[in-house]
Amino acid sequence: MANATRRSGNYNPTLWDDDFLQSITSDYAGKTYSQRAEYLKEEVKIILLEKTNDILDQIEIINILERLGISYHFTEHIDKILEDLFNMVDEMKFMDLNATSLSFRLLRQHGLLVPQEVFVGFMDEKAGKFKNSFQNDVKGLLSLYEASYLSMEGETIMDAARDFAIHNLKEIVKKQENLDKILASEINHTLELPLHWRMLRLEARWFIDVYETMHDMNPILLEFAKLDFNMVQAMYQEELKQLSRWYTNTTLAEKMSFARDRLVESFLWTIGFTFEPRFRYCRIMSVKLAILITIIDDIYDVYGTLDELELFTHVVDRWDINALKQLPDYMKICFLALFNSMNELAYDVLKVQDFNSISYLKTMWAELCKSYLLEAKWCSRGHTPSLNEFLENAIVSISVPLILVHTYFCITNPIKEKALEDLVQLPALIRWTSLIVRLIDDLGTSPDEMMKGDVAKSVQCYMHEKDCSEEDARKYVNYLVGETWKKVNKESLMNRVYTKDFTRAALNFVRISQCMYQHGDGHGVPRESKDRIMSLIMKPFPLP
Ligand code: 0FV
Ligand code: MN
Ligand code: MN
Ligand code: MN
Ligand code: MN
Repeated sequence: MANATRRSGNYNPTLWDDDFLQSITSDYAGKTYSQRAEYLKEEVKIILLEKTNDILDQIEIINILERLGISYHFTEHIDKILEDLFNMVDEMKFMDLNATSLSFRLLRQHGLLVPQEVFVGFMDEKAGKFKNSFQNDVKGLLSLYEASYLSMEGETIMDAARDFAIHNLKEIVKKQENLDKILASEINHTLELPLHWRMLRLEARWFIDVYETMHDMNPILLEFAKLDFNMVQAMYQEELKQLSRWYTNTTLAEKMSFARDRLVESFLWTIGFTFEPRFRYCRIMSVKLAILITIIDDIYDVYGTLDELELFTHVVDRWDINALKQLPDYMKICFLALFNSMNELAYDVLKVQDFNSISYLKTMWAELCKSYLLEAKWCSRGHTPSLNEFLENAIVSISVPLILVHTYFCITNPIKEKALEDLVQLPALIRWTSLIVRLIDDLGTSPDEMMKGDVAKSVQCYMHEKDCSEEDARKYVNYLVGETWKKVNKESLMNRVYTKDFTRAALNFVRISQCMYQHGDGHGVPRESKDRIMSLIMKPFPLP
């Protein structure tokens, strides 16, 4: 095949080579600090369970623990407290705006469906609006704002809550020159992106610094949060070293020099959707998956010829190692890497659970490649589909359905055939999370993609369909993101087919994509993610 027919992505090289990654060391690796950590953990438990009697004070502490990124140590206790609170939901209308809002958000975030009507008491019944007497209640407004992002479609009280909170918070920042500095930075931070949409680890990193400056800060909580963060970070570093050795060994980066070389950015994705230490296996396997997806996406988007892409799609669909010889060399190595990685996961699952996952993984890969191929065909014909036509395919080509089925195998024991049969059919939870990730990816990456001659994405399809400006199209896509979150919330509250871990991973996937594309293309453009990678993976909190 003549080189002239090929395009290149012209991607920037990685910022993180193997030599650098292998040289990272942390004082927090191993057991040096585990005794101190155990001691602090017990102290925190005492604060939560014994020193705090009032349930509303307990709720405040749970909120702090979650925001500091340490609540995962106390899940059982927290679930118990929230269930107690849920049983007294009728009393919520006697609480103040902050307590009601905070309780509402925490209950819903934990899968307990408290009704929006708990806010009726704060409204003028006739006008359907929140009472003006709350317009200067900064703490209440902040909590109400965060709570409003837990809403489901059709919940008009929650829509009114959000409008009211946003409007008044903006007024407060604008008007009050003597506004407390911490409060002002909290308001600006959350108006940019609400808590419910934020990547957990990065938010913890941010909040630990904020918490340290609060006048009622508890030093035990603070020390445990910093120490735990550092210890978890040291684990990440070990995982990254292991992955970098694997990656170097595959020679994929060398051989696929036309494609994005994004090991550490892929690792950032996986911290995003499964950050807890116990998900180590999932992180390792998902990084391998994300690297393969990134390279294969680049093959379809920029490098491969249409004939080669047809062939590759066919070979993946047949999952036939004997068909390897038909492929061009660069595709051989790619298919075999893919084949080996999926077999590795399938072997692990079979070993432990006596369950054969290959047919599911294969199906998801085949679907992904078919959706890539369709986009490549549209692109070569210069076809711009309607937004709906585009999205029906693009919720598959964003690769979230594949990644989530893969995640299911990595984190679920026992695997339930019924849940799995449901998952591969693109059920609502997956459909809506995929849609948001797609829309957000398009907002962040399509400016560059258009310059590289890629297929029209959501923004361009909408512009074409409605004959509107790019600005209007982006506004509409952002609106769709907000509306789709309501559907995701509903699924996470109502659907009991999946485990809590799985549902959480799906929501976290949306959160990490919102983080990745918040200021541009954090996956494709290395400098976009550099600071986040430094603060999450490389730099510990200084401790005395
Ligand atoms: C998307 O890239 C992206 F981030 C990829 C392929 C990496 C793995 C995917 C996830 C972890 C979501 P790009 O914007 O080029 O994807 P499209 O589909 O727009 O070509
Ligand atoms: Mn692409
Ligand atoms: Mn693509
Ligand atoms: Mn094109
Ligand atoms: Mn994209």
